[in-house]
Amino acid sequence: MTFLRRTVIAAAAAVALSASFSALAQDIKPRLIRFGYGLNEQSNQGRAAKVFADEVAKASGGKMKVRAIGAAALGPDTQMQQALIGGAQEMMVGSTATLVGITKEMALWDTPFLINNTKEADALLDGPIGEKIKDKLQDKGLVGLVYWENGFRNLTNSKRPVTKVEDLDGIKLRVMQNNVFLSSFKTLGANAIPMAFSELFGALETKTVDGQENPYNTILSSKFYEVQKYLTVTNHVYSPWIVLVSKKWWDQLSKAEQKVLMDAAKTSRDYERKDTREEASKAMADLKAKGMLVNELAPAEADRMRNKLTRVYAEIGTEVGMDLWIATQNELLKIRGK
Ligand code: TF8
Repeated sequence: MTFLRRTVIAAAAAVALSASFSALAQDIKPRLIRFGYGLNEQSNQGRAAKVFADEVAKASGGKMKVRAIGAAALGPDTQMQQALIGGAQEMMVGSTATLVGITKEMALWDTPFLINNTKEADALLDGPIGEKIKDKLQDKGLVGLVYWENGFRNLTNSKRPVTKVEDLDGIKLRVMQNNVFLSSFKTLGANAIPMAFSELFGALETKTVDGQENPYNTILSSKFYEVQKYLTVTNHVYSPWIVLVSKKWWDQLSKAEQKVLMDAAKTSRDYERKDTREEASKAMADLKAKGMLVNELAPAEADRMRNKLTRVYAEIGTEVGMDLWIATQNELLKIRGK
């Protein structure tokens, strides 16, 4: 090849390359994204927020900057949701349970003993049912990108080991700000008190409440073992987290920018679920080593709880709509048959 010919080819290639770069460059503008979350930086939530931030930076050539802000420094979940709806904050990750006041179908995820294992969780959340519920947020000013795993919730308290439902009698139990949780734990005999997560450690420390329920990971990362003696493995509900975007802001983004966020959200989801599961599998031993007394709820006792909750199941069905309720049961049968 002649020198001239080589130069021409190289120049043509450079032009083509810079054309595609500048197309991308035009479509991706410098953006600052405030991404709020409730747990601390050392938690599974904090680690995955960092992965999300890194992915967005990488895919946008550093133009889109995610500032991950943990420990509810931008406010508890419900406050951040309102900031997103109003367009004052771009993104957050938090509990689906605190969204029920905005999108009632989210109450489906609060159904006690709905999901038995993580395989069912992933299939249901990433499948048509999960998508459908996520899409309902759009009318309310929010865009749901992906579900992360909060996890199977377990009970802790500072009063006594809970081995049967009667042991919950009179225990002041913090629950999330959500009617299904309130109603479930009242029905089980606890004195259920709704409270934002950001208030919880202080409330446990001062004995304003005796107990709470959260996955192992959170009991560990939020150091609840310092103020809670008893842990009962109940696995009473599988809680998702959901990554949310302000719709007001999302609608101003180019397709390329939206794709950067969606792709990064999916990468963060896959990382987060794996990380959370690894941590959860070791957490019981860690919590015992920190001095917690752990007991597992006997299957017969779990059945007794479930029976007591019949009325709550009916309430959830009404809340989310019978069509969705039945479609979910059918989807679960399908998942379990696989
Ligand atoms: C709870 C939730 C919390 C989440 C978190 C702050 O008990 O399980 O982990 O809301 O995003 O409030």
